Amino acid sequence: MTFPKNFLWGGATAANQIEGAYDVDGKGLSVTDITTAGSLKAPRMLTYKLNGKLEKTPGVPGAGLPEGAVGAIDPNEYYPNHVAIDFYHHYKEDIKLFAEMGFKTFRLSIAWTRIFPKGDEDQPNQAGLDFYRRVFEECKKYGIEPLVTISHYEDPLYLSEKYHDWQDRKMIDMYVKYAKTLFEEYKGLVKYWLTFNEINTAVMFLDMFSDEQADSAYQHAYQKLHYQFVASARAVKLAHEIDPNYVVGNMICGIVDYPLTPDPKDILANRHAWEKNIFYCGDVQCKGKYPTFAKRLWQEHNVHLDITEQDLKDLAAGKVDMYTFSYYMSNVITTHEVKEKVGGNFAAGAKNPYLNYSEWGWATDPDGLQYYLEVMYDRYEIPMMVVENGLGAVDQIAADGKIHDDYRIAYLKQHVEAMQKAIDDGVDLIGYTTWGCIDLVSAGTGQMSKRYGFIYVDRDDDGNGSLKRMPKDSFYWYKKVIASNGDDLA
Ligand code: BGP
Repeated sequence: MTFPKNFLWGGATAANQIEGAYDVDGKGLSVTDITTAGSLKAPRMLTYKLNGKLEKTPGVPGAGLPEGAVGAIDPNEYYPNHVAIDFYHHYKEDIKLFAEMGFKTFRLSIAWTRIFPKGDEDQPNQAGLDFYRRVFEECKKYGIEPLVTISHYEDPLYLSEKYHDWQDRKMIDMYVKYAKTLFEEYKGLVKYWLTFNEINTAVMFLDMFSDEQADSAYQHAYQKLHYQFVASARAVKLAHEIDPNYVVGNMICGIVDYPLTPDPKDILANRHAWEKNIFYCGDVQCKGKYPTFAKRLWQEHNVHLDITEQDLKDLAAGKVDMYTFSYYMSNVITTHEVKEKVGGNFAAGAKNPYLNYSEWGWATDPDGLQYYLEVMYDRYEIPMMVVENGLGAVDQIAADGKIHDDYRIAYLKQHVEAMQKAIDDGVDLIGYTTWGCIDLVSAGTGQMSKRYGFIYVDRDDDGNGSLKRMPKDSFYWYKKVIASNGDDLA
């Protein structure tokens, strides 16, 4: 058998994309709570008050508000995350369905604002702690190991405003206090932790919006990353002190870049894209120090960082135990003019004539997954996990009342095969959690119609629907895959 005996098959979600209940049991507002719905064409907007007036600005996950703005909810806007799929009240039913598929693990995130509503409180919110305890206990009932992301695109709004989206080192203490609370509270219930979801998108997304960003945008992104690296490293060290059994991973948005042509300039540009987008964060978190090319990246944009001697010691002492990443698509890099540009998932580049693209413009590329696994394992030699992968597609309910999502099965099958090949190549792959194992709100567009799930949820882009759950064909397919430990992919 290719897949190791205790391979962690499962699915992945994020608090703000499933829970709903955005203002109950003492929860504070997070940045996602002031993010409206968007679509493939229209961006999601952040709503805020500036000089007493309600305004909005295009937002992306992880981005902050304009100077002087105070996040606010506009009663005339629709916020899909406020109800999402109401996992907060459906978690028992949902975990039961995951168990029916045979999940060994369930990746979920904790909403920081359920635990510390503003972020700077001394004492945590007991109702928030209790909720996740109930969720973890429910998982354990079925032998499902929780895989917990500490921060998944939802900083407390209060902290984000006060510290300008991680532009103050005080954020490190806030984060470490929050992480410590979780490590102490859930000792014995949780084993696997991830510090920051897709940490590298802070720099990666800059290129998506324009080829020429102001140097100040890079200054902001690299400084934010530095504080997050230190926060992550200090959390890793603490986790090990609190429970030596804890396994803590980083989490990278894994996009494979290819050069468009054999022009050496393209090859070099491609190499540099990997360094900036992928290796920069992975190296700091896995090797405990900045890579040599960091200086060049900073110089290119006149970036000057606040880095102390103690920070460097913290980074060295807080290397992660495993490398985890999301993988959806690849991207093409070139220094030449191209007619058609494509973009999705924080990357933009030339169109790849060898690949098919989803309705949202994401390239389906299972070979890229094998490539990524082999490159990264060779670089870090620590256990790896694919913690997001899947196809966002529109599902139709057929005449027989069912959803025949053979396109999703085909996508996942190819990616499971790619993992098999990487394992055969020697990669120590320990788990696979498909993204959005149950339909959820899209992070990028705020749509419900961009569905990833094995389980359909009756809710549309405008907030209509009964929230009723229904297994799709892929549900029964994945159940077979897990039962055969990846042998039966038919
Ligand atoms: C990743 C995020 C997830 C998730 C996924 C799919 O970038 O970690 O939160 O949403 O992408 O993206 P989207 O929801 O835009 O389809």
